Amino acid sequence: MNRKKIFCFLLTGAAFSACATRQVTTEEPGLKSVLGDKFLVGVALNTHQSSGRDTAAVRIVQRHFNSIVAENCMKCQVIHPQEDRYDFRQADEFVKFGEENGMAVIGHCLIWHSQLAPWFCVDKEGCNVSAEILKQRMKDHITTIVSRYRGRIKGWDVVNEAIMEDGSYRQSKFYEILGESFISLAFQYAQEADPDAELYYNDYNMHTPGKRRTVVKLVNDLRAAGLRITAVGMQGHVGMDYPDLDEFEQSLQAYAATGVKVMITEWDMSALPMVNHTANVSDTVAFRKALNPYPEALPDSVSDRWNAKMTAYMNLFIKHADVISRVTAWGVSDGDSWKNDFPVHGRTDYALLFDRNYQPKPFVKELLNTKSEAY
Ligand code: 9MR
Repeated sequence: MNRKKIFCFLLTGAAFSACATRQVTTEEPGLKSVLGDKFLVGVALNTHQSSGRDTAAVRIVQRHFNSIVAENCMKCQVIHPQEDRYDFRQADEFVKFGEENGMAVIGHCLIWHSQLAPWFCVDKEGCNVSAEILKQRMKDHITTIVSRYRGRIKGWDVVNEAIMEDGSYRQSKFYEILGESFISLAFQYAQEADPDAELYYNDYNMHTPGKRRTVVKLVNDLRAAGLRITAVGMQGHVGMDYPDLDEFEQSLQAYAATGVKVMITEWDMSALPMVNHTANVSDTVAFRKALNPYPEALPDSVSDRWNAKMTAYMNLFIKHADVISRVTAWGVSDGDSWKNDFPVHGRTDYALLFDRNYQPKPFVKELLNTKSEAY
């Protein structure tokens, strides 16, 4: 089967059932051999996986993915819990895992309002520190972490989630104290610490026109100021009916038109009723039984819709493979997914590429079978 035929085959996205029962054996190709000529195929690792303890997940990661990102272990709270104390244990293990497996290792994330160590933006009395002090703290934080992994980390999410859907800046402590300049400063410090690392701006709801407008302006402004930004990360925490795929594509094209690459950095799709449209971890909603309709298993009809929509996204990524440099799933298997606890704690969601038994979802099998037929 030639490339064009493979693409058409994927586009139909219909005949899942024919292949749904076929077991994938170790001789069959992984996702990275199906998609690796188009973009990096990544996955977020938790510490059970990067330490090797979750052996079933590790086997999936080794077979299917050629890039990893730290789901939590490089966040400020974990890696820099106190001003004078860094804790690199988990991050070191994560980077080593990637190196030993020959993977592109991605650092997540340097400056983010969330999971920020409590000391970072305030003094001992809890009052905001001055602009000068915050700049110095950001510089120390970024320089220490980025230089430690210089040459070993392919790219960094330098700033995460700084812009709101309406295009305004998030009222974070960083913004309160430094205004928009905290973003360019973060890119400057990261660039100085590792001149060869790729540098990214990463956010959710990147399809929204307001956010799109401001992110495009941000990229242009950074570049006009002589700073390096390699790619824009569209996180891709999506639902079956949200967002509109056309809007998602328009944003993808708008970011690419600035001249940087686009990455799908945190891809997952909830199969549950959507109660809000954010990925901001503090926007939670109380549990109700009606919000957890499939505690045992996903009904076939919902599973079919979920797989068809994931295929539609994958086809979009393949269509724009010339500008997309990485597609990363936010977790290995459904049991690992943050979506089980967000925005409603204690639900059973089905958001990832592999199910709770570590089996590939039908749309993944379809991709793998396409490759088997091609060779
Ligand atoms: O998946 C992550 C979850 O395990 C953490 O509890 C949470 C808070 O640190 O962060 C989740 O990952 C977030 C990512 O770092 C940034 N974009 C939104 C992701 C989902 O909240």
